[in-house]
Amino acid sequence: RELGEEEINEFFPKIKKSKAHPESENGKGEHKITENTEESGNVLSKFETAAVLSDSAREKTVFVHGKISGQDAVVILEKTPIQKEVLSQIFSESRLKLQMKNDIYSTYQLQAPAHLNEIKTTVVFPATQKHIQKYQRQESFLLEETAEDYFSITLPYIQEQHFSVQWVYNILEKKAESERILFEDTDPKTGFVLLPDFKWNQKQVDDLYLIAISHLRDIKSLRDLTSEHLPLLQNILLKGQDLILSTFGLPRSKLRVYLHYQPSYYHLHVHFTHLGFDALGSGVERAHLIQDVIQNIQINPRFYQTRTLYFPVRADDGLLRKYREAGKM
Ligand code: GTA
Repeated sequence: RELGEEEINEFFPKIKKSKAHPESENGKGEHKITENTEESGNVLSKFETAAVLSDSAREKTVFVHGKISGQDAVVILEKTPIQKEVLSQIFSESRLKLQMKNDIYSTYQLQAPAHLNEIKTTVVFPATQKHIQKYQRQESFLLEETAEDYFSITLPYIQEQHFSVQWVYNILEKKAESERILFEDTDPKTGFVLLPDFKWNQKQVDDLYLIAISHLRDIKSLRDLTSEHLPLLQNILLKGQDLILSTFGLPRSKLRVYLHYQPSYYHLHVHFTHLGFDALGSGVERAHLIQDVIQNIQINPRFYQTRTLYFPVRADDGLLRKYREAGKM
């Protein structure tokens, strides 16, 4: 259900406009970091943990399901990379507790000052059952989707079962995250908005993650793309690369620019990630490089309406059930 304004204010007190300020001129371009200056209150003080949906020691993340005032919520906690710029502060301002010492080897528990010890936190509230499923660790299966399967099984399913794209419209209409927008081309056909993905904390470019969201609202996914959309895709690629070079100092040879199939949100968007960063969802079973997409459409304008596409689905995904019912698995 939609939250009323009062409830939103209770749990998410108004966040003041973020302050964008240029950061270190390190010869790599101006690294623009947006930082919110306002304390948002502890929306999690009322969080009652129900279950850990998944966790990863390697990624240093935990996905937790719980309730806030009786309603479902998902909280994602993620330890963030250590920034090189704060190393000297970590060394000089922390408390060090010896754990063991053996010959030339020793290990310590280092307690860094609070401001150097953040945990990036994402809250989905109120969360739907679909969100809870999405973040639960699950076995995956690769689906083979012919063009016919797309129209007879996948399309009807995604028309009836999909995550809301309200957050996308909020960005396009400047109702949310407007201060985070790095670039906008307002052309209704080829225009888009480029901003940090919410998975990126914008503290270091090593794990840069931006998304470009098209102003056109009728493209659900790769399957809808035809030669008519080439100017849009080329515009996103070229202007996105230019902006990232001038703002973050990363040349296009350091970028992985791709679309997901299937996406979670059926409104055309393009992922821009640092090539050196193993972003979740950048594997070959799900990520389609935009340069390949452009070439495929140039060769065959109806490439994505006619080809068989492969993608992973999770064990509890309703789409997998539909494919099984149709005898396709
Ligand atoms: N700026 O409100 C938003 C917002 N939302 C709701 C989603 N995104 C947003 N960005 C902004 N503001 O990259 C971003 C997502 C994603 C893109 C949608 O939009 O971060 P997609 O449609 O192809 O869907 O892309 P995708 O990639 O499956 O979605 P998502 O959420 O990234 O999930 C993939 C996996 O990443 C999850 O199963 C989970 O394991 C992991 N993950 C998701 N969120 C986080 C997180 N906050 N921290 C760590 N891991 C996460």
